[in-house]
Amino acid sequence: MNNRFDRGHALVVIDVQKDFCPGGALPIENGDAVVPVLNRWIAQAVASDVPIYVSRDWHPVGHISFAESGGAWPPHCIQDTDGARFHPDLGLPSSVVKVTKGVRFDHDQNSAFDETGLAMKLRRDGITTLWIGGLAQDVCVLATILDARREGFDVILIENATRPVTLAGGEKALQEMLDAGVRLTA
Ligand code: VGL
Ligand code: ZN
Repeated sequence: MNNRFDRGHALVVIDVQKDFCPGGALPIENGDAVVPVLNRWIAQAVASDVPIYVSRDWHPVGHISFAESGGAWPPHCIQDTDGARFHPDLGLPSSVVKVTKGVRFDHDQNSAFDETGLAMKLRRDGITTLWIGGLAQDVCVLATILDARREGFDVILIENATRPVTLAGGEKALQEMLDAGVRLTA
């Protein structure tokens, strides 16, 4: 599918943060490869007057998802640390809407829709269709996309703008997305 931004469309960028890129606390192989791809989509969105929503994983110290607290992950994206910053080369215009998640003490929020109010915000902004990329394909991108479909949004995954934690996880995630009615673009 070609890039056909239209009225009611939005670009959604998930968790492109330093800790998820090589050298970070929870590095995803070639995680930083999504940056130049997304920068082209961001530039197109700006040129087409398509709004951009950007999520960030933003954990308190000792978060429930960290191994030290019985969770699955090494500490990462701790609030106000360097690793929690967006990748420095990500070309975000000042007009982006930021969605902060992973802040809750009682559960992790892999999905950008999980108790963030994002679905309401998108509806208020007149959005029906989401073009989505970011990190990681088999964790937060997957959870966000499945919630987006449950919330009734049309979803297009930008395939070369995402990378998985594991290859097998990425393939499984892609199948789950397709089963949920997600469309794909290069
Ligand atoms: C993520 C693992 C832990 C993600 C967040 O953004 O995909 N993965 N926290
Ligand atoms: Zn996290």
